[in-house]
Amino acid sequence: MTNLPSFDDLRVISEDERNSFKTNGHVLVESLCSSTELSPFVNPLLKLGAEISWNKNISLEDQRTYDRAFHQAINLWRLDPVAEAFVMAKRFAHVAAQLLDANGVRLYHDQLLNKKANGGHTPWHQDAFYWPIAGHHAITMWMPLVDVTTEMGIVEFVNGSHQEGDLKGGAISENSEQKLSELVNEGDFSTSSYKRLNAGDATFHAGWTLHRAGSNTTQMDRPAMTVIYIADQCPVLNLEREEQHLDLFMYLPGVKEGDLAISPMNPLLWSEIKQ
Ligand SMILES: O=C(O)CCC(=O)C(=O)O
Repeated sequence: MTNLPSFDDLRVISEDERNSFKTNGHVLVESLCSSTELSPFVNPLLKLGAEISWNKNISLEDQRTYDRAFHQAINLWRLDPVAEAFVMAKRFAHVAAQLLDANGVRLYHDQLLNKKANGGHTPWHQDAFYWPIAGHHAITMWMPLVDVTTEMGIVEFVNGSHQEGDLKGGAISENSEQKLSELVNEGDFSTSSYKRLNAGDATFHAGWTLHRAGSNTTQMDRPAMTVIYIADQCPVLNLEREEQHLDLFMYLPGVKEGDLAISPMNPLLWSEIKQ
């Protein structure tokens, strides 16, 4: 393995960043890693993502909105040491812990979301709809692996929506897009979007934060790596939805409702004690 940056040094978030996350349910952490640091990870992540993405070969007529939104590869860290080094990064995990106000964070899962050239929009949705974990115990980091512009599809957030709980949009689909866009357009919500992000910038959003991404109208792919962190020692909820059962089975194997959300698939990535 080539010499990779360790990401062992920590980044203390500013009061503004902390407050933005508390108030809005999302925050942009600029230059969480530099393009030089990120560079050795990019090709291995893209290569592995292209190999294992489960929806890359769906024919045009069978593609749903979900498949047009991105090619999705999950848990790259288990398959490749370079991906593992990226996902295990203490610097990223520590930011997640500070924003969650947690003494430690574990991995829930990683994913590479590659919105392909001319790819479709990512419908409005809330991640916690899928999770067997309370929305305030989990947080998603979204980091573009290349410099991106609005035209390529950058995540966009509804400010304060993390306080609203389940807005009943359901699973990511045209249905969630329709229901939730009506809510956003008719309600008192304001949204935050970015014209441009650099590779290595990262947004973090809470479990119930309502978000979407526009379509990719360019000829370039828009790969983004996401890592979902959960507060150490948080419990698994009593499950209400089929999607939560599936997530529990996939990402917390052997763990049951009411148990602590800990399995061999959920390594401790940062903790005050482990330092
Ligand atoms: O990358 C995208 O298009 C969507 C990202 C997203 O929904 C997420 O990371 O939760």
